Amino acid sequence: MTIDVVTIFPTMVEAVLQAGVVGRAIAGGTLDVKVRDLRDFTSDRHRVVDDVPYGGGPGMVLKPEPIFRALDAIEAERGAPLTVLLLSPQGRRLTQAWAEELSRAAHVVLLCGRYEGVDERVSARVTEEVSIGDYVLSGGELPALVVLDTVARQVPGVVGDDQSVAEDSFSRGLLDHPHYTRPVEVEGRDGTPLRVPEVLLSGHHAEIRRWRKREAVGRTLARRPDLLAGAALDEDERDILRELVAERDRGVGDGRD
Ligand code: 4FV
Repeated sequence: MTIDVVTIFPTMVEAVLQAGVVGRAIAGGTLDVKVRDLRDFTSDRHRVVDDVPYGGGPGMVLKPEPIFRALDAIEAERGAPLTVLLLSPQGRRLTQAWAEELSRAAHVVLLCGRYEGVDERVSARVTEEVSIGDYVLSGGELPALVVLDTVARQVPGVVGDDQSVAEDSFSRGLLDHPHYTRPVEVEGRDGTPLRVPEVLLSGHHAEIRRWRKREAVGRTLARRPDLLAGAALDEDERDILRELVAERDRGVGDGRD
């Protein structure tokens, strides 16, 4: 897979791409990522990438021609087909499942808007618009890095232990179970000892697995019940969900019991 990021702030994007598993994967050649400065595809000596909006109104709009030239250059270098993703609040909401799908594309291009957005005629060259959430950012760079990070994690070899990717929350539609590490006990604010749950110290792997499943299903039921309909639960998890729903309906744990 190759990833190209088109932006007017290349150094901002490059800085983030130095870090962590993605940075190591790029340095190690597992991931081929290039950051393209949109200004390199302008034709005037002032390297202008934006202009005033037709019809008036506040702000500026990114011009279409530099973006078209950038896509032509990337296609010439990378080959077709390009999966061109425009980051925008008007886009389809990014999900883990979609990120897994995108990780199977040959060539992904992440187009970062700025100002009020990009000229609408760019959409003729866009495969899909992507939104990371219902809020307005000052640019598409942070969303592009979010997409890049979650897609890159699906590429074999990027995350050292593929197991941890498989167990990523959302990959099966459930929230993650709690995690603990040493020390076994720490002092809370008011001096109360905060201990790691005994089951995790027991060495009983079957019990630990069951406890983690119960925690994951319980959290999902409590915090994101909307996810349960689409979650790929195994037999155990379905049993646990039935138990927890019955307990909830009996008022267990909320003082009604
Ligand atoms: C955004 C989002 C986002 C809108 C105008 C960039 C900004 C500015 N992109 N998910 N939410 N983009 O807010 O993807 O050009």
